[in-house]
Parts: sequence; C-alpha cells; structure tokens
Amino acid sequence: MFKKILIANRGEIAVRVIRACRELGVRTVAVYSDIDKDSMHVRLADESVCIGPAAPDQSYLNVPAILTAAELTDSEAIHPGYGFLSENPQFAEACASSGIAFIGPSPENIRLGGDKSKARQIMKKKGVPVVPGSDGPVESAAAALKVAKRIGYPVILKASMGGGGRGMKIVNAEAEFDDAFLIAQRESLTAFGSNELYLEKFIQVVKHIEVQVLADAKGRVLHLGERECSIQRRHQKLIEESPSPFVDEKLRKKLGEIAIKAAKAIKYRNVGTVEFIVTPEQEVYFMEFNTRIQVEHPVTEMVMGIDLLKEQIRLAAGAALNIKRFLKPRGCAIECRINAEDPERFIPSPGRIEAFQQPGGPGVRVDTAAYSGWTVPPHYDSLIAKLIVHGKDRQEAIARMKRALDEFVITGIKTTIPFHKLVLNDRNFIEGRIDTGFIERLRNPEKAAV
Ligand code: MV4
Repeated sequence: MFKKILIANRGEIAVRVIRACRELGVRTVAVYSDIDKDSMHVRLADESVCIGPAAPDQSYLNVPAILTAAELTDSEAIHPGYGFLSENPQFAEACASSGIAFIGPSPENIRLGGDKSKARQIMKKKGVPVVPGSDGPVESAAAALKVAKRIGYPVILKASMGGGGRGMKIVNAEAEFDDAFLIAQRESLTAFGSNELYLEKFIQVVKHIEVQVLADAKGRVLHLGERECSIQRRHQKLIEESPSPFVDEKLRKKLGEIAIKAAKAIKYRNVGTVEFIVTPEQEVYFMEFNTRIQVEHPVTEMVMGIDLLKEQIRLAAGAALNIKRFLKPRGCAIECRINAEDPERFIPSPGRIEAFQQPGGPGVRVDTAAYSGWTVPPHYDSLIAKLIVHGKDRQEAIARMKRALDEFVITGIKTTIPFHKLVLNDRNFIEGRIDTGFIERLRNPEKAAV
C-alpha cells in the first residue's frame, strides 16, 4: 500500500478521499488554491501545499504545481477525484513520468473514454449494443446525411470529444440537416478543440442508467449493479439512486454482463462506470465509459456495503480484487445533490454560510466539506453537500430522505434543498415513473412524455 497520497482536488470529494486514506493508514497531502486556505480538506489532511490562485487553470488544473507539490512532500500517488484533471490522459502520463502512481485507469483507458466516437466503434465491434448510427466519426456532412437517410429521423449529432450531454444536436428532418451539421461542427471546435462528429438515431424516451465496474491488473472485472440517474436538468444530475426501480434481476444481470464485456473490450483497470440509455421496452444501449470515480458513487456503496474509494486505492496499488462473488443490492439508497444555487432557476448562489446543521440518525450520510462560517467561492462547482440515505426498501429511503431534508439547515446562501423536497413529494417520483424528461414535466406539467 502507498504510504502517502496527494489529493489533487477540493471540496467534498477531497474530504471523501482523505477519509478513505485514514482508514487505510495512508498519510494525506491536500493541495489548495489561495481562496481555499480555510477549507475542510486542508484541515483534515496531514499536510497541505498551496498550488496557486483561485482560478482553476492556475491551481487545481496546474499540472507542474501539483507534480512539484507531490515531489516536495514525497507523495507516492495522486488521487485526482472527479472533474479537474481526473480524465486528462496527459496528466496521468505526466504522473507516470514523474514516478508517481495515478489513482485511476491507464492513460490509454482515459484517452479512449474521452473519444466517444472511437469508444462507440470499439464497443460495436466487440458486440456491446450501441444505438444505430455511424461507424465511428463521420467524414463530411454528405457522409453523415447518408447515414441519417439510412437510419431515419430524428437523429442526434454528437461531438466525438464531447460527452455528458455536451456538444449534442438533435435533427428532426432532412431539411434541417446541413445547417445543424455546420453548427454542431463549429460548436464542437470551440468547446473541445475538435470538430469531429458522429451520428446516432435519437431515442425519444430514455432512462439514464449506469453500471459501476471494478477491474484489477489481472483483468478480473466485477460489476456492482446500477445507478438510476434520470433525474437531471440540462445534463446535470440532481438525484441518483440504486437500485433503479425500473431494473429487475433479469435486466440487472443483462446490464452487468454488458458492462463487464465493455470493460474487458478495452482492457480496463481500476474503477469505472458504463453509461447506458434504456428505453421503456428495456432496450439497452451503450453511451459512454466514464473513467473516474463519480459524484454519485455513494449510492452504490450504501446498497453494496463496499467502500469504493478504498477499493480504488487498493486496486491502484496493485492489489487483486477483494470481492469474491457478485453482490446483490441490499435495500435502496438515494442521493440528493445539494448545490449552492437558486432552487428555481438553478443559478449559482455563492457566499458565506451562516449556519450549517446537517441531518443524522439511522441510514443518513452527508458527504460535504462545508461548515458554519465557510464561504462558498464562486470559482468552482456549486455542489456543497451530498445527502445520501439508505433504507430497507425504496419507500423507507424516500421517507428518510424527506425527514433528512427537513432536518438540514443551511442559511446565508440559497440551496437546492427546496427543489429536492418538491421532487420527493411528487407522485411520479414516488411511484418510480422517472425518465430524463422528469424535471421538464415537473416544471411544465402540460408537456407529455419528452
Ligand atoms: C442520446 C439520447 C437519445 N438518443 N443518444 C445525454 C448524455 C449523454 N451521455 C448521452 N445523452 C443522450 N444521448 C441517443 N442516440 C438521449 C440522451 C439524453 C438526453 C438528450 C437530450 C436531452 C436530455 C437528455 C437527458 C439524458 C440523456
């Protein structure tokens, strides 16, 4: 096992990694920007190093500063958390060149996870189900139009280097195709530095379901069931749960087998997530391979009784998979992402937190780096806490989440707690009728399915 790990991140995920390290007996180094000097992750780590000003590109994305901090503190490994440098293959390579272990998959795994069109092409070749569409990227508008003619409208144009819903354009009819293609190309070039696009049939009503996988250096791969992530707004997930109320044992087995096939197809190592869209008819399509620990990992931890961060660190240190057989989810876990945002318009609401009083009691977990008197800076993601509950079944988990949301006191800034209370009281949510159009319908009830 590593003796000392540097955490190249901030906020709740840095705290989560430090907690895992403590339990493993590993020393920790926090890095922080000027504005984060009074942060919880700095307080909890054994050592800390300032790596630059508040602007992310000068601190949490500053590769030379982070590698220097690791060398100065004799850190053997770096945990990137999520966001920032976590899916940057050059950073993973730079760590290796400096003799520092990157806690995550190989640079090749990360590079392929980032190239959505290549990943789709490989998965298709290996027999993982993908939506009908282009075989890899499209060479030109004319070539794309030919594919669209073959598969029929609506189609969706996606940026090869996009992902997570960024850089997508739905095209409903041939008359709109050429304009849409040029706009998508231009937007992709601006956002991702590449104008490469691929094309898929657009599936109208979908659920976003993802499967957690674990893989060791010997090529053993396990899955830890699914997470239902359909409650999202503009591709920002708001509520996640495991298991999905839509997934029965048969579908879980199918999703798990496909996820393992996907991981083996790319010789994946460490923890990862295979993202699918699933139709009401239980058709399953591979979408993306996420090569980081994800925000919503706690719901899997709660139902599987596994510490994914500790497993991830052990795997990076070369350990074999610790779990002997496939596990079944126990009960139900739900996570509400609490953001420092106006709950009606979802615009950031940074500032000083006056009171921060978190809920407790049976089955309640709060992953956060916030505290009374802390100021939420405007420079970073607005996620300030994750409220996770576990219950014997979905009904108990929902009751527990409502109770915990009522107990949670955060004053001085606006948060999304009132929004979550609204969802937890919605009939469709309570009865498990959720797809990616849920939030839109909640705010605009006249709209039928998508
Ligand atoms: C799709 C899709 C329908 N058909 N692809 C969004 C996240 C990214 N990983 C993939 N996404 C989607 N891909 C095909 N072929 C629907 C989504 C999707 C979505 C699309 C438009 C508006 C909201 C959405 C929410 C979740 C998923």
